[in-house]
Amino acid sequence: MKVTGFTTKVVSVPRETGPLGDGPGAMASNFVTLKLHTDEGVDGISYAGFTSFVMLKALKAAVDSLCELVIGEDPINVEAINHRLTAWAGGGSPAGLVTRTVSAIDVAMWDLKGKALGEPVYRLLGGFRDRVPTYFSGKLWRPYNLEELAESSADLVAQGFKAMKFRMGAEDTAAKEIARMQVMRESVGPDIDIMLDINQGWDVNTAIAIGRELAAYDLFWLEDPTNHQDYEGLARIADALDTPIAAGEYHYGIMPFRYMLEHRSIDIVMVDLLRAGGITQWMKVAHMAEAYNLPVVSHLAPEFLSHGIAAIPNGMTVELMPWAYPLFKEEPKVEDGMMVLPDAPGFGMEFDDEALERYAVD
Ligand code: SMN
Ligand code: MG
Repeated sequence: MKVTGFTTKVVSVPRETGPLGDGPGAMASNFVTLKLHTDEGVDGISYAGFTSFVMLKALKAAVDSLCELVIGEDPINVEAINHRLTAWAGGGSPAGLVTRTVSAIDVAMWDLKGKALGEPVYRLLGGFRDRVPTYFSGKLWRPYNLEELAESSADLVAQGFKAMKFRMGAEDTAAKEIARMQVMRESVGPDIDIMLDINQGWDVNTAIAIGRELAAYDLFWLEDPTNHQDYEGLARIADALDTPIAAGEYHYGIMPFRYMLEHRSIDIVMVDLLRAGGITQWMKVAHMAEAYNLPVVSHLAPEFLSHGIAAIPNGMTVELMPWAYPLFKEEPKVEDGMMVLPDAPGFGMEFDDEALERYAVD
């Protein structure tokens, strides 16, 4: 199989609200969708994205430029392609747009590799199991007031979710932060797993002080309590608290994970597909975590990352973030709180071309 061409589109999918403030485009999820065409008539699909609206055009230009370089390539050689693209994009990579671009191409190549070999990607990557726990992550944002938190979380339980993530880190007193936690636990009851994301909002001492009070509410994990590059600070938090500390979504490439693991900064390794460098690099971090006796969890992009989590023995749970779902013909299937991996070759996902047109902004 050889890549013969590509199609990219800039799309902006409306959503209710976001976790990270109200900058331009904050009420939409922005992606550059990618289709790699081949001489066998099948396409490999993926997206770059989860970046800010203002960077979208630059991201598309980067994807277009690097895609030119993979015409004629055989997707079976995805490791070589990933390596070469990163080098050609310039010294100092991986970082920012370069990694997001290489990641998107890598994911589309894995889709093609699966289609060339007639196998779902999770089986090519390891095939550990064919259904994986998932937790809902597309609601329960910081702007929700206490009533909205209670209503929305109870609604998710009624829909059958057994685990969900909410956010804190924006209140001006510890008491107001704890009140949010209390409402969440009371609303979902004792049997639901609750993940809590701070998105780097606290300093180390605040994280330890509030973290100690949170122990009473039985959190499944506490995510990104402080700056992602403060390896020692995270280690202090992880040491002081019994609640497992999850982090990793902000890191580009694979090297930062080495330092996080060596410093014992975290208990749960969260790996972002688009920042790690695609499936090829994501898997390396997952295996590195296994050697440190640590579980791995996905970040965003459940359409693709469910395959990574299903492939490995230390895959813990898939983040169900539905922001890109409107771009696809079908959503990943969830049964009884588990995400069910598709049998179809590749990632088993298809873009809905009408939706791509509808959300196109270029
Ligand atoms: C998050 C990050 C980026 C976009 C949406 C949500 C959040 C998460 O940190 O872990 O889901
Ligand atoms: Mg997060």
